[in-house]
Amino acid sequence: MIMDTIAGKSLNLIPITVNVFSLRWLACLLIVVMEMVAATPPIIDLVKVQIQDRAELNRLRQFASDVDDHYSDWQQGFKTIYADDAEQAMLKAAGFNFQVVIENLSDYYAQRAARDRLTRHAITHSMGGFRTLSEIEQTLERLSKTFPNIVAKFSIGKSYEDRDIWAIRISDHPKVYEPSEPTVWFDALHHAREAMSGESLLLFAEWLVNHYAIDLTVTRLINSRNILLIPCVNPDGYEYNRQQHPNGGGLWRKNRRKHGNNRYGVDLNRNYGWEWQYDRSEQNNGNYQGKAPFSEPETAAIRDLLAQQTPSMSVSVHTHGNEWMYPWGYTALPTPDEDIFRTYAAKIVATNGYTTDTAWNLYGITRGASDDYHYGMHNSLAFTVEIGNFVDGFWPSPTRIPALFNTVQPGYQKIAQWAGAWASVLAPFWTEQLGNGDEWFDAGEIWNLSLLIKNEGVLPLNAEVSVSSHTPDIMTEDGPINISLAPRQEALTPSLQFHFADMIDSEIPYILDIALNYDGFISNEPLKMVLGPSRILADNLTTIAVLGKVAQGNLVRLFVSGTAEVTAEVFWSLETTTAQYLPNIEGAVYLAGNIQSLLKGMTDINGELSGLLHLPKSTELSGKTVYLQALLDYEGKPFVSRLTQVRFE
Ligand code: 0X9
Ligand code: ZN
Repeated sequence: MIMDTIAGKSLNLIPITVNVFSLRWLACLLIVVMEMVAATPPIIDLVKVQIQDRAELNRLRQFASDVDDHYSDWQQGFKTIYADDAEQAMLKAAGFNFQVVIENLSDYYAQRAARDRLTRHAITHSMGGFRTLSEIEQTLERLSKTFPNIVAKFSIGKSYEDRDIWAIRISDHPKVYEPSEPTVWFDALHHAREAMSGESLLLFAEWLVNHYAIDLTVTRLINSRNILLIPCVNPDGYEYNRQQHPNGGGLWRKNRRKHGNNRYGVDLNRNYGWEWQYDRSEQNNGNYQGKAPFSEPETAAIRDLLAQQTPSMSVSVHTHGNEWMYPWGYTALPTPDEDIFRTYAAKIVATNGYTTDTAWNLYGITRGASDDYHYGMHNSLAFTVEIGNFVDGFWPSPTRIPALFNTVQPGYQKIAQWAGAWASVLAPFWTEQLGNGDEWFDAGEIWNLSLLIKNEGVLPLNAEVSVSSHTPDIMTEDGPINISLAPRQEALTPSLQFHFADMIDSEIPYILDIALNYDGFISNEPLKMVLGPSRILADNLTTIAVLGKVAQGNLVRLFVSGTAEVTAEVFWSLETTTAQYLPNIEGAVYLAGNIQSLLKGMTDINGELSGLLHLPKSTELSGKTVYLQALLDYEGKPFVSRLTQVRFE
């Protein structure tokens, strides 16, 4: 069909004069033939070309249209390119030494995917394990239908071929942009062949919504941020790859702008209007920047959305290279925010081992990339991520999808946290007010507690902090206290005074509950302390605490602290007069009332285990006392903790 229309158009151009073999006629015939050839995709190999120096690299760029831009590899004496036979012939004629490393790279990817999709642990969507464009759209649609209270889908504009560029907003009022809440931006698939980039955002979206109202951090994030995800910036290129290679492996990079002369596409990550310049790149080059900044509808749509819903932080996802980079890409000069970028990026690469640096240092010059525009124009702290290694390539094995997602998930989450105010408790500082003067907490003493709190985020933090105890043996009447911290500032809070009862047990861990109230949401963290001289948690000492306000319908965290790496199960019962036996536990009377299991698992190497609980909505619970007790399997012997009492409000 494509051939028919092309042939039809060209035939119209045939001059009607009798002068049949005119040059014009020949030229037209040539175009028809060329376009017929173009209808079947060229077979592209992965080729390594020997490179001596920068001059030779520059010369290579004149012959090779698709040079893998990873900056460092040429210094090891070679450069990776993606080239068909015709281009390889030209390289040979030009005197380059090269080696075909993978023949027919698209087929190689598709076959690897087909083979690996059958194995366990593979996420298996239809295009070599990845979602097609229509499957991406279906996923966004499903998320917005299943979670209408926190997900809304909308189109940010149309592509060159008139496809919608879909976005979702994950937030507490997702249908509207809430300017009072910071925006964090994620986009992917500027480059059509970088399949894992879009997939990582869909997995992130799924992870977020599945943890809403279950995980306190995620709940805070969704309630207090506009989380914007655009998983496919380049729908035309992505769909083109599917049409050419339905089982994955397509190698098309740019959008599908038609230049004529069988030339297509603009590199969307060279088309942004920050320090954009003509660099004489050809229309058929993989990095062609377009004829003007924002000449492409895709980048123009992003520009317009960015101006309306400006993020404080953003991530543009690509593959591959295991890199987490930041501006500038257009100049070797550092940005004025180099320290901030580097500090944030260092925290992320500590979780995944990626390389971090400026885009310039990793790739050499790239003008018109999205991160330079986000940062240059809007001051957003913008990162570009390259997921996966060289073996993963553009279409990683489906068995690698979960692991690759795990390399970026912590970073995405941290960026979402840092995009607004974000409080974290770095350390507690205790000072004795009244006591025997030794360094231990003892029964009957009074101590002051001050918390070192850091605002990790890019916006000012105004929080109310309170610390409560679930045992009457440790009491405070102080708080809540208010703290204000500038972005990235840390400070000690004013102190809170704690009284330890005269009869309080020593050498067992106690858990205090730090509540952080800001952005209209309260989250809780445990603060562990031990009375008495031991300071080291003895193996058989276990404490359970409920963090958060124990009231019906609330989300609280149950926390066990004590013995390392033992299986632990926490039971609870309501106040009652009749004693009962715990099921499956021989002979021992444990709790009174209706015993139920709350939390099961293995404590970690710090002896900790925690889980989130939804307290039931039942008025019967108000004013009642709940008893909690942990049962531990300690080297085969059952061990029971002391009872912890918690009162329902
Ligand atoms: O060339 C690109 O656009 C990115 N690499 S990729 O292999 N995914 O094509 C790197 C861009 C580096 N420049 C900036 N981030 N500014
Ligand atoms: Zn890319």
